[in-house]
Amino acid sequence: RRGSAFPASHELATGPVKSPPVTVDGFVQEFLSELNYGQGVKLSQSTINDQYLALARTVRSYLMAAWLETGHRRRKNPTKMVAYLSAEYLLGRQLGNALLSTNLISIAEQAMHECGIDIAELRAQEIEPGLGNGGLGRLAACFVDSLATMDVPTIGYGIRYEYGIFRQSFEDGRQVEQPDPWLRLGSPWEFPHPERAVTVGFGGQTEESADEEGRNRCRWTPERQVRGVPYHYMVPGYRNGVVNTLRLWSAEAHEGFDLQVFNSGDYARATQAQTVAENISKVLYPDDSTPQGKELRLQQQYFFVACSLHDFIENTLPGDFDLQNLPKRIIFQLNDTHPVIAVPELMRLLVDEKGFDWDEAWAITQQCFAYTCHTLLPEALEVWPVELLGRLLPRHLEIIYRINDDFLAQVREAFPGDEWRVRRMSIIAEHPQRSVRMAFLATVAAVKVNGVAALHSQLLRDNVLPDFAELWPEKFTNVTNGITPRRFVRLANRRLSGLVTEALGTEEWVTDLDLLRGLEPLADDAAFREQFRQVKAANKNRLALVLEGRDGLVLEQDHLIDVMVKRLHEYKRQSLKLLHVVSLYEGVRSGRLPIERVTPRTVLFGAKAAPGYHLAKETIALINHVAAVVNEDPIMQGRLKVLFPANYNVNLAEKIIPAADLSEQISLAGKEASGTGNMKFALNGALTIGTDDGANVEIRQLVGDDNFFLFGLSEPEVEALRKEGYVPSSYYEQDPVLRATLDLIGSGHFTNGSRHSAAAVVDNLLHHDPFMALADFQAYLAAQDRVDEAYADQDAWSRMAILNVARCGFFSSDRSMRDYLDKIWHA
Ligand code: NBG
Repeated sequence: RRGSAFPASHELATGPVKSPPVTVDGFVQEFLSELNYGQGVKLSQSTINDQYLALARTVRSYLMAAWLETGHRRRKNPTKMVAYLSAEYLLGRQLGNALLSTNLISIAEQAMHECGIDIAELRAQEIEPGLGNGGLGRLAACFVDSLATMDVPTIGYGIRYEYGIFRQSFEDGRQVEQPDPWLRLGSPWEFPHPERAVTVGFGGQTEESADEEGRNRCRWTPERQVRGVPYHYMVPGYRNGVVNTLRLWSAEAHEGFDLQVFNSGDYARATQAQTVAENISKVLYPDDSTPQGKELRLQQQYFFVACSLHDFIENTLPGDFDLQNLPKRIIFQLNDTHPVIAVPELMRLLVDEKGFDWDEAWAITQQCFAYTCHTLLPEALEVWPVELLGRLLPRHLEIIYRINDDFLAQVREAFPGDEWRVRRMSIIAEHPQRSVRMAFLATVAAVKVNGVAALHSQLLRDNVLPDFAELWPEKFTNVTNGITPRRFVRLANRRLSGLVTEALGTEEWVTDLDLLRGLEPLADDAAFREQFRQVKAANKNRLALVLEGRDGLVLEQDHLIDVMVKRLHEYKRQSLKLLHVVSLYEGVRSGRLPIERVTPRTVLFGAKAAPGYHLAKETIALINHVAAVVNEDPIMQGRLKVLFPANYNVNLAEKIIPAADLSEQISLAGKEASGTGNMKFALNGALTIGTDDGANVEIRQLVGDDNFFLFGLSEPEVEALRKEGYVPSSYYEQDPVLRATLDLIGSGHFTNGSRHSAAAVVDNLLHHDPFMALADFQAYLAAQDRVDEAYADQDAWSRMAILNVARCGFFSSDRSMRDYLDKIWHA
């Protein structure tokens, strides 16, 4: 029963009013009530997990009223919504963010104190949902945070992986992966809705038959079906009474298990279908930016977009909705190519199930999607073999062929006689095997195509999709990425936040980051600089405690903290950072560099490598081997340390970034689409040493050349060098420092005399070096010398750091969302 059948007076409970401000005592009572009647334990018998769950549920209940209210308001006054389709959401821990958005941090702290509980211990109990790999997934999490804070009607759709990104540990310095059972102790932040389950088909055949009106209709009879169960997560806006929804899909067997077979004793076969179905949302693919041509991955992609489209059309829109008007009510934002199979799925729904003519359906579909590309690496643009796609989704393949036929006719009309162009632009590639180019399909269907930083969007137009940009120049646009100031400043850096609020006389900057500009004059205020340094020192102290407790590592708090945290990838050039470290060590050993000239420095790495990425894993091992030797060698007098805590994740990022002095953003120019770590560091008062790549370009423009350590080849220079013929060994031959550095690694000095284990990295640099680390080595070392010089004058350094904070308000994801709204969504 729904709606008017119920008495209006009983719409909402009148019990304790679930909106702050509350009293500490009131909060204590609610907490105890959750503990006693929710968990079924008395305080004295409760475990930390009981306490964590009770606290989470107490805080959650304050968001519940806002969630109900937001849903109600949106249904009453339906407007165009944003559906963010993303295979990844790297959310980070929820409790802190929920406390922040409800303004309950200090009340909860006091309440726990009264109960004799250390709230920090409860926070530490939470396992973060690691449902993403890196920048792309974390970006999605920042975006939904901003959309809630800006009260934009949004649904985030994705996959509820049972196991998130793998847990990394080191054995003899080498990466070992373990599964991430993040749900093992229960998650208080999710709400399953099995009654809203959706059925998704795979495989089978298609056939044509005439409908009642005699028109030819296609019928797809799938071979097997899977149930998608939605789990809802709250996405709270910052203290604005708005809570949006993240709807993540979990796969289940359509028909349980086979009881007859089970009773006959063949348990494995009885549950086989169940296992196959559940595998779809079992685990996140641990690849960062290189797709794996894996059947299961395509299943995951289709599974979640089919569930999401069905959910939106059948459950979110009113029953009598005229789908002709669909574009007025929704824009599906495609986060990279992972959800692009949604395009033929919408066509299938409209044509096969809703009876639209092809042309009508295409006109609708073409207004409902927008596509964001997040890469420049050609190998990262997904393609699916026609054989695979046709076997798994036969009807979708037919639809893609027809979309392609119509599209290529359009190309022929625009460029008569240019068959080369037609071949280049076809959604179907013929070599090395017939396959579907998902980026092309997305571009053909989308209202807009955007890159994620100014340089990236330009390269996307010029190099990745030039034919499309020529055909439809107005389709292409840029939206520079951003990060949420709630999690990455206000929550992660309470001390800096306090200082900023005090200085500006307002906390409005949390939702209006441009206000940070007001800090600029304070860069020249000696007292403020001193306070700023104290904040950094306290953050280093906190990080030291975290690293000691978590990894048994000792952080030298008076060192320059030099940080490179991001996925391990050749193009990001962790190996270049390592060459810098070894060059310092080698310099001291060989007497070239007097030890007093080495700035006391700790180089902090954090990085996971895709499990199948051999070179990346060798690089991790080498970093650990170098760390072991350099950290212990008395010749360095403790002036150079290398720390590599395992299992870098969002939670650790929140501790590392506020403690950093120097941010390493050293990818080869033209390879990093944007980067978002770079923004987080700058906003937390670290200076950047970086190449002219991705969003570094915009950071430098905003903070000014004097407050940024730029080095290295520019993108056009990279291209010119490649054309000319890049010979990495020539740098080795010409630069004695580089030679000594590589020779020391190659000699087996760090690898127990074994030349073998360092060889993978060294040989690759000397003989291939596709990302030109050796070409940038000298410039990088020179830039590090400038860093040392600048750091020697602490006052000047603080000034630069404050200006970084003051001038980076542009990188709020609130601004990114405004750009999407203005340029793309018009929601
Ligand atoms: C990544 C890019 C980053 C970028 C994030 C978010 C993929 C495919 N791309 O440079 O490598 O910051 O996306 O846009 O993960």
